Amino acid sequence: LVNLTINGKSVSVPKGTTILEAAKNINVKIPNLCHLHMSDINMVNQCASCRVCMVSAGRGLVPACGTLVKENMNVQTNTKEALNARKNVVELLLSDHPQDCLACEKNGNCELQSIAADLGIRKIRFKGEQSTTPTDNSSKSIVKNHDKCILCRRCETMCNEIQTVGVLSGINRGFNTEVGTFFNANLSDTECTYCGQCISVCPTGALTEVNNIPLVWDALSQNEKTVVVQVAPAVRVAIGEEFGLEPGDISTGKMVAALRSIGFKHVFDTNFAADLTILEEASEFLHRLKENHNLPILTSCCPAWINFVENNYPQLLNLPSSCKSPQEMFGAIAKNYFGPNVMNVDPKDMYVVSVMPCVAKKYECSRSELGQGEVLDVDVAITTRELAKMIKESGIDLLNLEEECFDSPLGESTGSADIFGATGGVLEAALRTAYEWVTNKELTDVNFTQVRGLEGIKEASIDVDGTIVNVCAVSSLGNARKVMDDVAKGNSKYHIIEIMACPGGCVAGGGQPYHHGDYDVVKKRAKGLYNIDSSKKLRKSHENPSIITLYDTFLGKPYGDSAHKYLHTHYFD
Ligand code: HC0
Ligand code: SF4
Repeated sequence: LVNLTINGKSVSVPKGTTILEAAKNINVKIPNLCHLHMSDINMVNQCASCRVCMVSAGRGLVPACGTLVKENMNVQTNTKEALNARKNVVELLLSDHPQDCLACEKNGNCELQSIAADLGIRKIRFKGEQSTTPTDNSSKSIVKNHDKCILCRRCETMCNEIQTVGVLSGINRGFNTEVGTFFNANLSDTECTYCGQCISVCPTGALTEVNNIPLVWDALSQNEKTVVVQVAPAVRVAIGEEFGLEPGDISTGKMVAALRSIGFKHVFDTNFAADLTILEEASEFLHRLKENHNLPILTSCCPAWINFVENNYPQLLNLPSSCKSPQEMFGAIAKNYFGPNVMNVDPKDMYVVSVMPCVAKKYECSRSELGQGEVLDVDVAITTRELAKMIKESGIDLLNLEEECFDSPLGESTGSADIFGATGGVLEAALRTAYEWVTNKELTDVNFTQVRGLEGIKEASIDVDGTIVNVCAVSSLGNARKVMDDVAKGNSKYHIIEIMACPGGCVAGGGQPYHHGDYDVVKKRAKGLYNIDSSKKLRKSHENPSIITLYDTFLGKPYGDSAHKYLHTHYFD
């Protein structure tokens, strides 16, 4: 151990610890900006580029995040020199930063803004040159605005080390340095998966989602359109954070009331389609298992993962399930069943809005194969954050709304659907149904706890009436790459693999309220989903009465002809 003092307090920490970490151990907070350590997902961004964490140690000032502790070191975090250095550094960061905070997408959530506020900066003395790099609006999902980049490199670490996509890296030199793409291509011309994890860690407004709020208001104002909305599982345990609730608090009823008050004609649940996905996916799995063909089956509901597999494993596109994602299945059923058969509305006069924890869902709903001819299944996707903005914009007092229920019939769901939003949840839901279908016995304990939790690769062997089924749940694209490399080499023992691009699953999606690097937030959201599941009477997708009716009256058999027409898709290399 190394012994030192920080602000006069003694602390002993292992060799190799930084001053910043040692200070954290004794609850001394040192302001910092570029540094980001998320131990739950093994991400450390330690480039020491911003110099906000300057402290006095020994003979001078050092950056706390990049300086290792030494025996007998005397660290003072709040000397006049350290405070001045910090202020100077932030003023320099602001000198070439567009000072349009009031109109910034990140207003209220920006870490640069809050550090400037904490340091009491009232005047920016330096006027620096401004960047002229144009904003990249090329994709359906992500806006990259270099003007607001402070070169902290968090996005780069996320994209390269955690996701192993490798789209972002430092290019050019000096003032012209930027976090760019290969040949500075537009994001839409790269292999970006639109996972949005770079947005989740960006401290400023340099990376944000494409704002689709105006499209939704526009649709709501058109009388000739029947505008319906669906809400993804992970949204209900996170949206409350934007209104002061704790992560994981369940806001389903108030959120439904808010959506009605915003003006949606029907407020439905993506959960309904998650149950539907399980019936299709479990059927497809049992079919493949019987024929011992195209195994392992890979889940296909995460659109960033689908982009990743299409780009990186074109030789394995026979493995992802052909099931559309729940967002898309919902749209297909809303437009082709609910519209014409229940409401007497033509599919082209329906407008389906999705509220998703994800920015890749914006891209997914624009894929031309996900629809019937010209009529796409889903018209537009907004994120959890965007819905919160719409609620605030409308002056709705979310916390004081009376709770309301989803509309019927596309609003009913079982506990299996709720857990889709956490890594391992889709797999667990599929196992509940597949087990009962194969064995014809009741599954008395529906909790497959082996596949729960934040671990990036979780596996289990399940005894299904004498047949051992090896399953695996993966989150983050870096972990997906590890597992898929084995599959590609023929070394995988698994029969089913669930893959979600965001570390932790949709609860940590790129469109969720910012967690600012605190993964306890993500754990609480997941816990909220498991609480909803365990409080429901029906916890297996095949028991959902509205799904049973949907097959009886419209779809016929799971994995049958109509199901293929509306609920299945194909992939592109
Ligand atoms: Fe997910 Fe989904 S669970 S991907 O994580 O499958 O976004 O929440 O909506 O579609 O249901 C996201 C979350 C969904 C879909 C569902 C799946
Ligand atoms: Fe990389 Fe994902 Fe960001 Fe694309 S969205 S640049 S893949 S982190």
